Amino acid sequence: MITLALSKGRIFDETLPLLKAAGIEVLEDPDTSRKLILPTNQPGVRVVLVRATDVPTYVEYGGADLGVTGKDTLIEHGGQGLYQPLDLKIAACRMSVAVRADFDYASAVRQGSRLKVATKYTAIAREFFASKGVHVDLIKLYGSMELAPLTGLADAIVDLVSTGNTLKANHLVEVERIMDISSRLVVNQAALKLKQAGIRPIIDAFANAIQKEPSTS
Ligand code: PRT
Ligand code: MG
Repeated sequence: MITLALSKGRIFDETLPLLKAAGIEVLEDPDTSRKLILPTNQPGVRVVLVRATDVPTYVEYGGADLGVTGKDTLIEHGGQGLYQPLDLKIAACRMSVAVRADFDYASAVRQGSRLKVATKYTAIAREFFASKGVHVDLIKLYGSMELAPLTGLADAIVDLVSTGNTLKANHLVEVERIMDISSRLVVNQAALKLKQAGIRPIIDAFANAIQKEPSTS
């Protein structure tokens, strides 16, 4: 049996076409089913639904053989023990720094003030500000980061941005782009060896189905 870990929502939705290219169809809709283990049309392949942040952990310890996870989540997890063969180019967004529209970020950074930064992504934020030589106090949050600068909890947030609508709705502005983010295929290294025959064709089919970069030439 090959077990694929996915999270509900954009990762599940955007992985479906890749699975289809591998001849795999999930037989139940996670939005209506309460099941956490979903069968597929292939008797030897099943999907398990886990929290997005738990996908790397499931794959690391062999609770799943492979999974799809955002680069953000992968960096925060550390990626230890995971084979990462493919950037799937799905669930694309960016990791950015945002502040209240009336906060003078450039001056705060220039004057070497200690910046209070709220984020779910402490590893990425710590590394980013350290590389700029900016002193930060990191405040770990698990959601609704946008609220932190509005309530005085923090001067800035580090969060994912895709359309920018959430920032706009909360009167925040993006002041720096830290990195582009997309989702990766991660594979348990022992499973890759032991279940080669089942896993390789899935990796190859995904590789062929990945959206090709628009040509620049
Ligand atoms: O939502 P839940 O708490 O269950 O878990 P999660 O947020 O970890 O999972 P999910 O499904 O929301 O995100 C899974 C992965 O999708 C992330 O790890 C990213 O790699 C990727 N992704 C792509 C995004 C976004 N785009 C995105 N826009 N994840 C989150 N967002 C959020 C962002 O945090 C912000 O609150 O959407 C809001 C901004 O969106 P815009 O369009 O208003 O800019
Ligand atoms: Mg979310």
